[in-house]
Amino acid sequence: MAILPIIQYPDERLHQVAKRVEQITEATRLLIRNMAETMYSAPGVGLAATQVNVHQQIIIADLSEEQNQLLVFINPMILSSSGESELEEGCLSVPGIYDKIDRADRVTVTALNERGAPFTLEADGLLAVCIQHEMDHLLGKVFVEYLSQLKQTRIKAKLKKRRRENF
Ligand code: K1U
Ligand code: ZN
Repeated sequence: MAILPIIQYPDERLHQVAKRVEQITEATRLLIRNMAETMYSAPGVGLAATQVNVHQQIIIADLSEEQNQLLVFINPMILSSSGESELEEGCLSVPGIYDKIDRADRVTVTALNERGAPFTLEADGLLAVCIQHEMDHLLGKVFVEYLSQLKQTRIKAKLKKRRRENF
């Protein structure tokens, strides 16, 4: 397995729209294993293929303490959503930046698992927010883009300064 490099905001590749996965192969399963290792080592609770520069509709999530309840969603679609949530979000592509985002509190999502079997999941709370956050990545949207222009400008400046100081 391998830890994959995570694209850092504001890289343009984060704005690429992911394509549907037409065939789930061994290469797809290897990518998913590598995405999981990358997410666990970060550590994070979710990851979209977009963030590792693979523009296919694949997301993963694991909210368990023990990192042993991996959820894999291939070609995910939200069938319904309800309620309101305003949870603080973070993103492995925007390290050290956290902010509250308005989202649905409950979603019903349908997808394929890594063996190609369709399933439907009802999620609420942090898992529902995480699924919406990861599905946004597949559409080329990063959570900070929900914030005001002023906040986005400040975040870009902060990240630029931090990168200048680290290199
Ligand atoms: O970069 C990502 O898309 C992953 C992101 C998922 C997420 C977290 C919170 C709300 C919405 C989406 C993260 O995992 S950020 C890191 C994080 O939240 C975390 C890290 C370690 C333990 C617990 C949480
Ligand atoms: Zn993210």
